[in-house]
Amino acid sequence: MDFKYVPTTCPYCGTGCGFNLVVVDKKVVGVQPWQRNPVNEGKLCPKGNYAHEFVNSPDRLTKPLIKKDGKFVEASWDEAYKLIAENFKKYQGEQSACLASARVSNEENYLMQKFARAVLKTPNIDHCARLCHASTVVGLAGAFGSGAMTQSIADIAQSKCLLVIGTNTFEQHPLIGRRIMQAKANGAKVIYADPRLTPTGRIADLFLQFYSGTDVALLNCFMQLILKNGWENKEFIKNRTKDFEKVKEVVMKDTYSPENVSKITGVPAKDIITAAEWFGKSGQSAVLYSMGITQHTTGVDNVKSIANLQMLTGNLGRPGTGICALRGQNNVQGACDMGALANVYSGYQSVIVPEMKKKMEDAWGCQIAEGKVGLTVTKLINTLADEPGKVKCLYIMGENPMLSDPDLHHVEKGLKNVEFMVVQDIFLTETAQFANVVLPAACFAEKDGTQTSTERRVQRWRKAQDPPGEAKADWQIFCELAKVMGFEKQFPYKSAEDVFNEIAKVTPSYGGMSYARLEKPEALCWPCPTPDHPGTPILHKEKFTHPDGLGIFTPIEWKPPAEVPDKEYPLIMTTGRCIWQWHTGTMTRRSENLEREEPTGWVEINTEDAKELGVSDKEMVKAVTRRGEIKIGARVTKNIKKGVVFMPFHYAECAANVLTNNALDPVAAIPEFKACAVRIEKIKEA
Ligand SMILES: Nc1nc2c(c(=O)[nH]1)N[C@H]1C(S)=C(S)[C@@H](COP(=O)(O)OP(=O)(O)OC[C@H]3O[C@@H](n4cnc5c(=O)[nH]c(N)nc54)[C@H](O)[C@@H]3O)O[C@H]1N2
Ligand SMILES: Nc1nc2c(c(=O)[nH]1)N[C@H]1C(S)=C(S)[C@@H](COP(=O)(O)OP(=O)(O)OC[C@H]3O[C@@H](n4cnc5c(=O)[nH]c(N)nc54)[C@H](O)[C@@H]3O)O[C@H]1N2
Ligand code: SF4
Ligand SMILES: [Mo]
Repeated sequence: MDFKYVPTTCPYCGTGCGFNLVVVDKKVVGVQPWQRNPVNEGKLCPKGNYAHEFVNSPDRLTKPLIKKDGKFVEASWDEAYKLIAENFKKYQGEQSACLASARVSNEENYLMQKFARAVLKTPNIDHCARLCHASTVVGLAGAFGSGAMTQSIADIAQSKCLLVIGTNTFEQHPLIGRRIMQAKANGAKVIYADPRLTPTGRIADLFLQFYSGTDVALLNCFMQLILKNGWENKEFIKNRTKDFEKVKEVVMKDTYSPENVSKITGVPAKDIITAAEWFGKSGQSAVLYSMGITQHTTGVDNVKSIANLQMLTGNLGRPGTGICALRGQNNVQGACDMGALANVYSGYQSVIVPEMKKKMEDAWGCQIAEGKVGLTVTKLINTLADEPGKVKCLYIMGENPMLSDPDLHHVEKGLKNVEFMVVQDIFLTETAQFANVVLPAACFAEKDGTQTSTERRVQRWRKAQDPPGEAKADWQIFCELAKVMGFEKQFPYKSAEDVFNEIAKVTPSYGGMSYARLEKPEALCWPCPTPDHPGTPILHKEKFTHPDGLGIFTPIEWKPPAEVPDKEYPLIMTTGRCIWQWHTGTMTRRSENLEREEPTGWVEINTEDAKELGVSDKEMVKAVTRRGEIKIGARVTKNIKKGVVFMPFHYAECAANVLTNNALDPVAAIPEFKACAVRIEKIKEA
């Protein structure tokens, strides 16, 4: 029997836990702890524990598929490449668009944006970060000059007060949740702000249960109370920031008094006062947040308010402080770093700056797409649906918008308007059904590469088995396709490591990294500009990233969500996740031990609302919004605020995104997944 352990990084969430894949007779059969990994120290959540289960699923794609007369037929790679190349050549520049993937490696995202810009000559390249932390990237970059999480994960344990807002950390980033427990064990106070009492909320010392979409009001009120009591950090404000007076003027308004904000948010004034005191006085307070903050038409406002709070209290750049914007997908940080975004090349080098474009052209040895901002995921879907003919050709790697984007009827309309579409995935997804060609990709266990976690830690994937059938690594597919299209010189790589070496050359924050340096279990956190640089676990220690080194305060007024409840749609609907499932379920629903736990969707309804509706627990109900309707089982619970309902979006059979609103944040273009107006109806018996 041939037996080995292959250390690698978890392919699910942005925590970036390490584990060993157990390989028996050249097949991955299990997961075992990797004690020396400093992120999780051998511990794993259920998804990590069962991360091997989807790998050898009989549903894996094993051969390229070409659609003929409405049906997929198996094809050879040569046939598939030839057909793709012929079609791609028909479309000029902006007529094509690419979606990269937060699920695949840095190397593969780097190659897809290079393929888009250098081969297809299109500026239209983006990925699901747009649906996730686009508001963080814009909001934190505006405040500090850098859009990333400011601290390290381990650091959270040193905090004296944690504001956990809009993140269900115990279910969505369980091994970061562990650090919250450690902080609590060290005596920290934990404040939890969410419309639902989640498992994370249960360990909090104070639970602020508020209406979805009222975060800015709450944060402004905290700031008012901190200023009134003199708990602000005057020295930090004076030496390290600018425009404080503008924020002071707004937050001191009567609108943001505890009494008024209590009316807006539904939180008792005395609890807001307690929270502000704990947070303002601890001297070492950190904020943890995720989608409850970002997925709003006011996503950027929400993020900037958090930045305001942390500058006001001077809680930045020291251990146990900071802003932990918990990045979601395993490599969403990396996909952004690699320039799989409509506005930047790798390392956030702006496409509209001519010197940056020139730098890439010189590095790649060819002319590239016009230096303008391309279409974002959300704008791309709108363009496809509402301006048919503008974008005709679509190349999607490792994304499933036909379940994960808002307003699915609208997405479907858009995808149907595409003339030629390629989907590269490990499974035949809802989105792949619309493709002309489907390419079978290797998954994380079958390839080398790197991914970058929420704490900017760049870690290795190591190949543990061969891909099934004829599936190939995404990076390899790009090299072969580029060759067929006449760009062999630009894509000469023999290994993922070759690609990484090019990334390090053109991306300043990765400049000092190499596979050899990433071998040790702790790997490296960027920025790491030179080969002798130790990496940077904490950002903004002495100064911020803006040219003058100062942080910028931005005054923010509270605005309600784009759609608010009315007579016809009287409840607020918010959406999210559960611990067992991952997004559109392609991987977790093929994992027996995960799927068994939550095999279908549900809608959480407050006990009193359910009583008024005459709905009982487990009863099938109809959920209706202005976009569509679905049938779904009710979960009647006291854990959700009255007036709010919650639905996970994992399940195709009762897809929450049939209902969601695709209203966008005006700057970050993130959709409002976390608040729309809904009506719950009893299903009349036939
Ligand atoms: N098991 C599992 N883990 C995951 C994922 C998964 O699919 N499954 N996905 C990963 C990804 S990509 C991401 S981005 C993260 C997301 O991680 P989280 O953001 O933690 O997850 P969500 O469930 O989307 O939303 C978090 C919380 O926001 C609350 N909320 C709703 N509306 C509001 C609001 O208006 N304000 C505030 N403050 N809170 C609100 C919800 O009740 C919910 O408890 O998780 C990552 N981890
Ligand atoms: N209602 C609602 N909708 C939401 C959200 C919400 O909170 N509420 N959250 C949003 C957020 S934060 C996110 S991040 C998005 C996620 O949206 P998506 O990224 O569309 O969701 P996933 O299911 O993770 O899709 C990833 C795809 O990658 C494939 N894949 C996995 N590994 C590989 C690989 O190595 N190679 C290739 N080629 N493919 C691979 C998987 O099979 C899957 O089809 O959903 C968004 N949608
Ligand atoms: S916390 Fe995230 S990275 Fe760690 S094992 Fe769970 S899913 Fe994987
Ligand atoms: Mo996400």
